[in-house]
Amino acid sequence: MTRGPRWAAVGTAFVLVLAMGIGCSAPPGTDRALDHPTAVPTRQPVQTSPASPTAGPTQVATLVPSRTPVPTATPAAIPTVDRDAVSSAIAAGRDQIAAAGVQPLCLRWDDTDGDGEPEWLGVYARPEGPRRIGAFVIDNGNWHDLAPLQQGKYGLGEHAVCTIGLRDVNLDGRPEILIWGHAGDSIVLLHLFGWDGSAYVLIASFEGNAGVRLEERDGVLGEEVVVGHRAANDLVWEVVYTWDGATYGWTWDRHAWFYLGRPHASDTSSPERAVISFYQAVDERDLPGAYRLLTDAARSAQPYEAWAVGFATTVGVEASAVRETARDGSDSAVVSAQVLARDNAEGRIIATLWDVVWSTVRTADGWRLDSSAVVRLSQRELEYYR
Ligand SMILES: [Ca+2]
Ligand SMILES: [Ca+2]
Ligand SMILES: [Ca+2]
Repeated sequence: MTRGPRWAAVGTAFVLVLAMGIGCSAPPGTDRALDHPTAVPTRQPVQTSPASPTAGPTQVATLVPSRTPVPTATPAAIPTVDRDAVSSAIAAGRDQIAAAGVQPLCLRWDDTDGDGEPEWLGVYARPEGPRRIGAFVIDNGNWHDLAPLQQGKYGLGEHAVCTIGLRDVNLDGRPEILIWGHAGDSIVLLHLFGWDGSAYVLIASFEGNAGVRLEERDGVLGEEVVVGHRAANDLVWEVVYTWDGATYGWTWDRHAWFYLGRPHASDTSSPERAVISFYQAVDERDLPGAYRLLTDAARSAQPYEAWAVGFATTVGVEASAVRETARDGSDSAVVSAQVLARDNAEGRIIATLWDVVWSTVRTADGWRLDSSAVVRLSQRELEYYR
């Protein structure tokens, strides 16, 4: 919102400078007028010199029509695709692919190395060996294999499907090639390749049996990679990887539901699961459901209405590193976690990281949360959040 007015102000200033420039560069013989700015009307006689381009605005207006006959408006030829070049590139690519003996599942004609010229990017089902897909780039007749890690169990993927992308994922100014793969029943793979000046190198690879996706998660421009792993019952354990300038590092983990269908059953079969379920409920604004996971003692100490006020501005929470750290007998346990809470503070999204320690108690209905001790670790605004 601030950019609009600011740019508008710059534009106005520019116009003013131009106007002042015209007024100051008065023609010879008008020094007197400059000495007496209030005498500007006396400049009128200068109009007797119609050739002067620095005269008053009325003369500028007269100059403009005189320019119209100049055939500068002749439409310039719009740059068009060089059909011959494209045809020969297609033919050359086709020959190259045929010579390699592969049947592409898909092909993309795009600039994969950032040099402004397009290359062929393709994915194919490898004709021999175990069922695998392969990927390549053909640049000026040169074939580049996009090779996964040798020790990878599934390579780029088992199934003959093609999902590719090309964009600057890590915002380092160079494009990445994204190759998505699938294996087994639900395994998803993502490989990122980039041109390093002499070869296409594997920048990072990810594998999860409950999805791999890109998500703007930390409020800093540049998407993170979120890898999902099946956890017990209906939960997915998600690990968030963030680009640090050189590689993708593990920066966070959290839980999510595996199924979208609702309602979700809160798993309170262990102290850890009760805490996870509590924050899952808060995250989806099921505050009554979260409140029900507190012990009777905790609830009697704070009525629902008073308790819920504490979440009035909460737009989401994520619990990470949920661990049972102590067990007292069989009916009480201590669970620690790091909780990231996002709050809407008058339109700004503020993320606060808390270190939380819960005392939990086993009841006839499962584990319940009794009391907590919290320490605020950090707080910052998420400029890019959705
Ligand atoms: Ca290129
Ligand atoms: Ca990049
Ligand atoms: Ca980000």
